[in-house]
Amino acid sequence: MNTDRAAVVTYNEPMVIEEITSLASAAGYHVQKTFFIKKLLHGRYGIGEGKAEILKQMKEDGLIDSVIIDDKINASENYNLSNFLGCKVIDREKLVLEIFARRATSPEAKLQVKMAELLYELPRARELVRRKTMGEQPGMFGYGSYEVEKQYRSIRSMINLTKKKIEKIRKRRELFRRSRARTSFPTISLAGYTSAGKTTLFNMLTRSNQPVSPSVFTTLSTTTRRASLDGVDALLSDTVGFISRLPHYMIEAFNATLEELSFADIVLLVVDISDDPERLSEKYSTAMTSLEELNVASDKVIAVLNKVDKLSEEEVQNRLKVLKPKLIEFAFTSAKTGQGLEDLKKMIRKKLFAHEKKEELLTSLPAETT
Ligand SMILES: Nc1nc2c(ncn2[C@@H]2O[C@H](COP(=O)(O)OP(=O)(O)O)[C@@H](O)[C@H]2O)c(=O)[nH]1
Ligand SMILES: [Mg+2]
Repeated sequence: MNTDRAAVVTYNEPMVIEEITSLASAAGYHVQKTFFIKKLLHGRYGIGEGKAEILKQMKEDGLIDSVIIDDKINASENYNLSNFLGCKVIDREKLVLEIFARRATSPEAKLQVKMAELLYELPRARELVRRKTMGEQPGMFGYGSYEVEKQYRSIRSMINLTKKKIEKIRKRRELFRRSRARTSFPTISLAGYTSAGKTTLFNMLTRSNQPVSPSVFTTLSTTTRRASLDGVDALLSDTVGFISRLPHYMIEAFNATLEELSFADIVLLVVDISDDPERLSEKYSTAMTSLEELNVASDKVIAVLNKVDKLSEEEVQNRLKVLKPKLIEFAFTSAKTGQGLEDLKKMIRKKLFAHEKKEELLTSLPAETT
């Protein structure tokens, strides 16, 4: 079934809307319409019956195939709404899991995503069992007691099995990491929060370059293309990026899908500079901390202050004042207009060259001094 045309139900705040729209498109959905709610209405559908009726009409008119709820709804609400509308309904966590699943290609990342999916399903299965044993009307959720029990137990045993597989694969990881470090091209990865402009920048920097054949670099876990940057050939990777409000049980999956950042020669931390200064500063710090946790040395990072086209010169300077104490190396860009991209390429080239020199120096040192 085609599920890519979606209606989104979210909160009426520009940053929130932009984020969920970017997340939805990262998962492959085309957002047809956005509805706003003030809060969830827990009970039958998680959203009001009026909204549910409108969505049902859209579905019947053939305008949408899926509904994305930008919050956490429970298993029975999800089931009821999906049943009422006659289409797929997913919440924000499920949407993020779908993005991870699309991006994870290394065996470990795939297992970690599988684990996160199971951990998402477990409490939901438990909830259905509880409702059944509380004697809710037969026919509700469409399953019998026996089936929900069985489903719950099967998720639990899958969790144990996946855990074992992950432990096994981890032991092989060191080996894998060493082989990755040997590619002949320098590698550059894009990091940053959802909707900062990573994919737009990726497309601008790799325009007219062919995708890298997956058979050549079988362990690549994200969209990677070759790019010529100021005369230097490099492999550029777009990544899932940072996602705000990530639930704890997804952290391992998130780290696994972003693991390649740790073997990149350069990480471009893309920042939406049009965020309000306070939020900007906070997001920047959180992003730098996350990079540190992913073993990315700060001297490999260039902060790409993107979307300058949205601000006046004065606004740019104000934001720079806020960020300056934390910035190591940075460039202003507009991935939309192309402004600043040539300077960014030059900066990347210089950094790659400096990086190379440092490596040479280290490997040429006499053994006793190291
Ligand atoms: N005005 C402006 N919009 C941008 C710029 N870069 C990206 N965008 C827009 O910001 C939104 C999110 O961009 P996207 O590349 O999907 O962000 P990602 O989630 O980081 O990959 C899209 O609507 C882009 O068109 C920019 O430099 N200027
Ligand atoms: Mg993107």
